[in-house]
Amino acid sequence: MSLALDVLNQKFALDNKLCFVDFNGMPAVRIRNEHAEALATLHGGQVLSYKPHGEQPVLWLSDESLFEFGKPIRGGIPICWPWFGPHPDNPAKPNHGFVRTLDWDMFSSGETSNGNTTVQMVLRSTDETMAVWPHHFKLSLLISVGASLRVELTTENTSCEDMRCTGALHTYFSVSDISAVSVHGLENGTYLDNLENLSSRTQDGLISFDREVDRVFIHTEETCLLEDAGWQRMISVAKEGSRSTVVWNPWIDKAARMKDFGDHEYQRMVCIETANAGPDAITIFPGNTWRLKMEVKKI
Ligand code: TA6
Repeated sequence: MSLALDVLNQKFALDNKLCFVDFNGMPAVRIRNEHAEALATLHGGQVLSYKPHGEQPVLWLSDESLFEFGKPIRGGIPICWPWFGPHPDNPAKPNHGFVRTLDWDMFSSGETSNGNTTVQMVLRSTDETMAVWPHHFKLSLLISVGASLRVELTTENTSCEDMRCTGALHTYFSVSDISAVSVHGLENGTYLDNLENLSSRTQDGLISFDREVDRVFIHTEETCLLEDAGWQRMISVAKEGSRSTVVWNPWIDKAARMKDFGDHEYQRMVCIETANAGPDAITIFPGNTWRLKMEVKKI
């Protein structure tokens, strides 16, 4: 259970750069430094917003999002772990794993030499998680807010057996209008089309959007560029420890089916997800760790 706001502030607040606030009934860490402002909840260990000063928001958060303990928050950077998408064997288990609906604990806050403000959160296996997924683990999440946004998810296998998992930093980007957007970096890449029973396809040119797109690009370590002609900006999405990149926009029909997603909000967002999915599942040996890293920056 996360600590009360006053205790969190006593232990981790940093002058006028980092403090804990109530955000829709949830404890959230708010960061404001010389570079940018950001918000993240202990619920799910989820970055909700990141906005460099003088710029448009980089991340998108649904106006219809639920802020209920035990339910995922729609937007920002949900952490999908220890499986991406439906559970491989049991569809009754939650989509995208279970850590995005659990309360994470604060571990530390700090500042880097180049003026970034950092937060570390942790989540450890419990009897409840063991009942859903029978492996002992420790997750550590580092969020570094500055001229770029860096998010690093470290998985430690604290069990005595091999740990095989998939996962993603399921990043929702804010855009001027989906019709003005294209994604660079995945040209000629192989993807599994989630709209065609994960059939294997090859990406022809840049990714643009005039319908639902749900593509799991595999065996790629490429940096992607999100080009937004409406806001005249290019956002780079660099990664380490990730062999898959997922690109998603729900478009009209799927957006209308999601109660935590406004019917017209598909026009203002796109997901570029730093992942290990499908054939890019990873195996972590006992006592070892795996780092999934993403850095987002306006270039
Ligand atoms: O990343 C794309 C995707 O797998 C889509 O298929 C869609 O389901 C999306 O994730 C959101 O999933 P969620 O469980 O958060 O509604």
